[in-house]
Amino acid sequence: MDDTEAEDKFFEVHEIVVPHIGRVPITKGDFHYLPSKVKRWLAFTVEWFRPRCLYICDGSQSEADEIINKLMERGTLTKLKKLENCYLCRTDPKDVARVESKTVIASHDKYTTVPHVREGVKGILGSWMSMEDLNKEMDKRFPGCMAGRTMYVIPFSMGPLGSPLSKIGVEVTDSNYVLLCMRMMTRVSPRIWEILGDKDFVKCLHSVGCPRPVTRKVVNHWPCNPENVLIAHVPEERKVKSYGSGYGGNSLLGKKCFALRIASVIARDEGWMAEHMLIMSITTPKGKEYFVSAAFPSACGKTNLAMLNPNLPGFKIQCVGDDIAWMKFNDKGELYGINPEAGFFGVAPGTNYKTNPNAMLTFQKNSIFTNVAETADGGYYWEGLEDEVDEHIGITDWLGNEWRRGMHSKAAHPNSRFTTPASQCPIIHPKWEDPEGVPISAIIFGGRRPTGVPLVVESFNWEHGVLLGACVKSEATAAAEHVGKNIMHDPMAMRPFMGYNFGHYLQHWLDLEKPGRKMPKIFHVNWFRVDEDGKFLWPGFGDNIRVLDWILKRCDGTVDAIKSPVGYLPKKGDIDLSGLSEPVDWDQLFSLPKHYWMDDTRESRRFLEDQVGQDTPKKMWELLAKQEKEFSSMPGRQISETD
Ligand code: O2Y
Ligand code: MN
Repeated sequence: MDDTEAEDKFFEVHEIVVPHIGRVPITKGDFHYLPSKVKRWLAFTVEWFRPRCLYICDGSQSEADEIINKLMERGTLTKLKKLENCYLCRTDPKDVARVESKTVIASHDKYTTVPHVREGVKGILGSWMSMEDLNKEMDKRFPGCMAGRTMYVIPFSMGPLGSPLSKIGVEVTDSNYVLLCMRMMTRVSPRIWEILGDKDFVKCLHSVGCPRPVTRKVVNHWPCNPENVLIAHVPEERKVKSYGSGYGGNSLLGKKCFALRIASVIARDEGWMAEHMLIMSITTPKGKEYFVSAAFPSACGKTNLAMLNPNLPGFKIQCVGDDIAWMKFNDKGELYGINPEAGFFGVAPGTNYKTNPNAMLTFQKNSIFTNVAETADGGYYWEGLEDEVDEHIGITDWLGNEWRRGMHSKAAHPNSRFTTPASQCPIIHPKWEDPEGVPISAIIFGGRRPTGVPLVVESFNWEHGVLLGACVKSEATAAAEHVGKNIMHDPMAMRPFMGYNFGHYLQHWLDLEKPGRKMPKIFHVNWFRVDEDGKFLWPGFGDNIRVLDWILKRCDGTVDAIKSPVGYLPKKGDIDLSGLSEPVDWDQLFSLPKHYWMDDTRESRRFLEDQVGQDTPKKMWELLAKQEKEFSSMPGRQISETD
């Protein structure tokens, strides 16, 4: 130990004294070492939340081991013996997904957060709460919410440590499951304190809302407070306040809350983009590499696309990120993007060695499986693994009951998840942590659209691409509390994740186009079109490389395309269909039924009128009017010939 270290040890602080509370022990870490802004905020939070003690996390493996042992002793985690350092967690069945209906954004002026909706219409692009109401609501929940529990203090970076594109947050939580997942999903390190200095950080407050002595029934050793869930954001103060749920997007506050809702506001203010997008690299057989980002609503197979196993020879895919992209134009006018996350929190059901072998290989070690089923030999099980798990093995479902194939109930919850480090992905890109990010050539939007929408279309230009993004719709998802299969608007795939007025967000996108900037091309894809019998017209998965190949050729300008009212369509033969196991019906895949599109265009206009109203940029109206006019003057019933 040198002199400075000895001095630090001498001053190491093992307790803090908080007004109205007194001494609060620090069971790990050194309070003395924290930046003063953090100290002040923590002292205030401790006074409010009244935890039994403080635990300042360092993100180390020994810390994770200690927490895992504690959670196994308590019964929250079960070791999955078949895998290396993998665990099963069963939550309270009332706490299984993001709760959109209890997610709000607070601001002084309502219309900085939500657009002017038509009178009598319920806005779906964000839910606003006044600052006064938020303070009242939080005052009902937060005081004493951590009584008898440990308050974990998690310093984290979204994006590579020290990258100019990264941002720092500190989450306090009383859930050690959250700590385990945060250290996979973000970069947790004591170096954050040094990098932070006296700069500002995003303040993330989380409590499961179950102070001790516990007065409510705790199910599955998963404390939560589902009746009183509230996930609130205060972008003006760069704060997130989340209460009552320990699950995923509600509690891992670096993800949707920070990296999308708060970051979208920071991005607007600083002139960049925080988007619900994967980033992947595609290397062609000629050895040329491109990076694309892609935005899909939840449950459209974004993780599968990000880790695609290409079905065309000679192509190589590498993954940079599967859910969130932060992108910024550099001094040369090129768009560069980073994945701010460090792990994957993917939907388990449907994932198997056919649909996503790379995800399967990623989570064979050091992973947590939440609400999946367990096999008698200590492995995982979920819907979609029927051909990969011994059919005679005993299975316990996500609720802990004995389960057999053919039973009516599901083995795993439809929103069950794997949490796994991105670094373990066999096709993770060597530059996935490059502080500069990677250059983005194309932006792809998509949705689950059973009818009418072609396999791929290219926007006429950047502005029209913004319209394509604004008109994204998709069948509803199991990731939130919606049920059924209705088609929902999910503009830019950001509907649940918008941090500010969606009309202003569209304007921000339009304003990003500036002279001297190389704007990426924008596309819309639909892997999910079906025929009259409900059968998919496109094989999807590894065959999606065929569409990506066309997109890259368009970026290079090496193929022509056909102008249609909705954008440029591929010419017949320009998408490589060689070696497909079944022929595809090109005409059906690309047809634009006139009446469908007249209705759809009107419906999109109506959506913007209802939901975004006067905040909609004028350009959107112009482009929609043009599209409507072109369809109405179309002679036949549909455009189906693209050769
Ligand atoms: O239910 C949750 O909390 C998870 S939601 C989620 C997780 C990972 C990636 N995307 C999503 C999403 O809903 O878009
Ligand atoms: Mn997502």
